[in-house]
Amino acid sequence: MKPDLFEAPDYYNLDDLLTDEHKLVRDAARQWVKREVSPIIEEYAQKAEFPEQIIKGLAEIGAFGPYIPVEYGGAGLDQISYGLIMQEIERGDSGVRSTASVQSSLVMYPIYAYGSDQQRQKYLPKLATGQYMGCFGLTEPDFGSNPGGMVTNFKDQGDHYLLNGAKLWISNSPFADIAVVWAKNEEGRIHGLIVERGMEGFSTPETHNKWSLRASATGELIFDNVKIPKENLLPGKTGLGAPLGCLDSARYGIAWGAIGAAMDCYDTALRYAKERVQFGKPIAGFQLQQKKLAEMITEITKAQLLAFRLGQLKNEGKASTAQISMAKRNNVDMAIRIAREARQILGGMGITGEYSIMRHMMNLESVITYEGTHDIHLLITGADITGLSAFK
Ligand code: TGC
Ligand code: FAD
Repeated sequence: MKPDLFEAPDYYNLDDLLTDEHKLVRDAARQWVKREVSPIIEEYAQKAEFPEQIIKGLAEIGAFGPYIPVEYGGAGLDQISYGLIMQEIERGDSGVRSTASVQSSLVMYPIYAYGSDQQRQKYLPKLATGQYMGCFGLTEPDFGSNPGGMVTNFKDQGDHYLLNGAKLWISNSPFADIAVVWAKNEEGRIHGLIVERGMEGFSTPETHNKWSLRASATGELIFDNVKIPKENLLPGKTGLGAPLGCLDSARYGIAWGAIGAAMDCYDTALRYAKERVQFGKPIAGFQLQQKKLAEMITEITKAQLLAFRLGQLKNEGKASTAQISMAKRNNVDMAIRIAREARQILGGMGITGEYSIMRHMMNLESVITYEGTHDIHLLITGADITGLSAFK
């Protein structure tokens, strides 16, 4: 793979809106990605393996629980810093960002927001340092876009719960130490449970043959009469709104992360177009290539402004689910389109692992599907603006 020469586009001087802390956090993540992710990621994606050696570094740049308070081991940063960290990590690879998103927003967040103080003390500091890795089990084989239909269930056995069922497409599952699992009780009410590796009847087989997110480990969660101690039930919130609340946080991070993937594709394509000579001049001088590049930087700039404003709303506690949904949908769609166009600018070289573009493009096929598909997010906006739900 080529050396990482990335230079971040900032066409509308967004840096002027960032605080010194934002820039410090962002630049530390950027340097870390250049040093630790870029040199190895192509090899790990090719061999379909998660590079476990980067876990410690992810923790050190604050990628595990950026906005979780310091008293629980988090970095205590604001939402814009969280977004910037996700942007920089996904600039390296969406699969690495997935690991950080899941750990922060889908494992640490529910334990912080819905957990008992004992659960917070027990798990959060270890999750923040990467000593424990976590995963989030919502999707099932027959319930993806419609998680409310889930059949995974638990029964009260007096001194413990008995958990049965299966979850599919779970990021981090093959190596996770704990899983935050959503299951129905005997009354059909959804609760969150913390399941620990080693509990009898709990297994996490890996899902192979992915053409996307190859440097991220994905797997199943199988529960065959797993005895769950009662203190592992998250007491703070029940119902489908509990897992959906976690998705708000993760989707927000993805809205920023996708910008990182798009910036990398644009930067690579711009550099290549200025260097590659055909018909006696750099291809960047041809009008059709300039149109592609001009549209790319325009769309990146619009996505940056959307994410920044959403970050302000998040900081004020005012960002709605529908606003977050729109940013996730728009920014991932923007990134995947840019990846496809950028790939073409590189001609044949664009399909090789010498450059990051094809890997980003393939990764983004997962990102546009998980955390709610593109179409589900259109329907969330549709329901919000019409007051009529297409799901009912
Ligand atoms: P609906 O009737 O709309 O809502 C059910 C209840 O939940 C409440 N609610 C929320 N509460 C808190 N936060 C939110 N964001 C909420 N959204 C909804 C709602 O008020 C209601 O409460 P109540 O008291 O009235 O019961 O539910 P629905 O069944 O119609 O479904 C809505 C739909 C389709 C939008 C939703 O289920 C959905 O978003 N589906 C997509 C599924 C999804 O995104 N799955 C993601 C799995 S995790 C993942 O992909 C991780 S990948 C991570 C990585 O690797 O980076
Ligand atoms: P389906 O729900 O079967 O949808 C198939 C198609 O039908 C889609 O195009 C969808 O948009 C469309 N569709 C569905 N309903 C409607 C409707 N009402 N109107 C119009 N169109 C509709 N889940 C987790 O819980 N934890 C994880 O860590 C996790 N990680 C993942 C990692 C990867 C790599 C992938 C690919 C997925 C992951 N997921 C995870 C699951 C992901 O959230 C689901 O794949 C996603 O929600 C879609 O569900 P599905 O794949 O079952 O598709």
